[in-house]
Amino acid sequence: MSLESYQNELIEQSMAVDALKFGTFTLKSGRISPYFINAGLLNTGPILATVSAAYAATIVAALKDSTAAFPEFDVLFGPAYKGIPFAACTALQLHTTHKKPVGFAFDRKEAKDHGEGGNMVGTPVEGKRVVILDDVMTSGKAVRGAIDIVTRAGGEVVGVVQLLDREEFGQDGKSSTVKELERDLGAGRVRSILKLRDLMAWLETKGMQEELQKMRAYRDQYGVNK
Ligand code: OMP
Repeated sequence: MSLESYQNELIEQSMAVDALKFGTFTLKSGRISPYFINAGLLNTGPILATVSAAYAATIVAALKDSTAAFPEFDVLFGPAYKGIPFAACTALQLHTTHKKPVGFAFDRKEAKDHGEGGNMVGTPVEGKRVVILDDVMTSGKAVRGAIDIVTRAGGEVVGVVQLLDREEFGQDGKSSTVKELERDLGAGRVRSILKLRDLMAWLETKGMQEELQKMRAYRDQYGVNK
């Protein structure tokens, strides 16, 4: 299995700034993981360029994918806080590199009670086809929160794009988080730049056997695509 150059670049740059780490981490879901991505550390101009180019390439490939449809859309929604710069930079990349004009929007974590009010900022999502762009998906709780926000604001969520799909069980403990979400959104509607299997393929190429062993054990416990 070979990785796309933008995937390799993203992994290497994430390692270089400690945004991707191997060790022992407790996840929000309570699962104990041998690796963690902290997208908040992807915080320089050069890294944002790599990240947004990778999101844009993933979206454009999904739009061209004839095996499972990913629909055209109007707005990229980046959930507060970490999704905001990623959605903004990806909207810019889609315009500059792919000549694809889309709006971008995000939420405030605290509702404003004066001025324009409400908790949505950016391109209004009401009546629009919206793609959620976020960092990491494990059990799907965070992305479901984002879907709720957009739906309550009158937008139609037509897709989800993640930086990393950890390829784990969803909330029902049986199917993958992706399958659970696609049950509601439609097949092919949940995409990611990287998956657990890509990180494992990268570890393999680097000969990082100890980390790989721990990843295998973790995948046996919580993974769905073995
Ligand atoms: P779920 O809500 O279970 O899908 O977990 C996803 C969220 O967990 C992300 O939005 C992050 O806030 C956090 N997270 C990471 O940032 N990186 C990881 O590698 C794993 C998690 C996590 O806690 O599962």
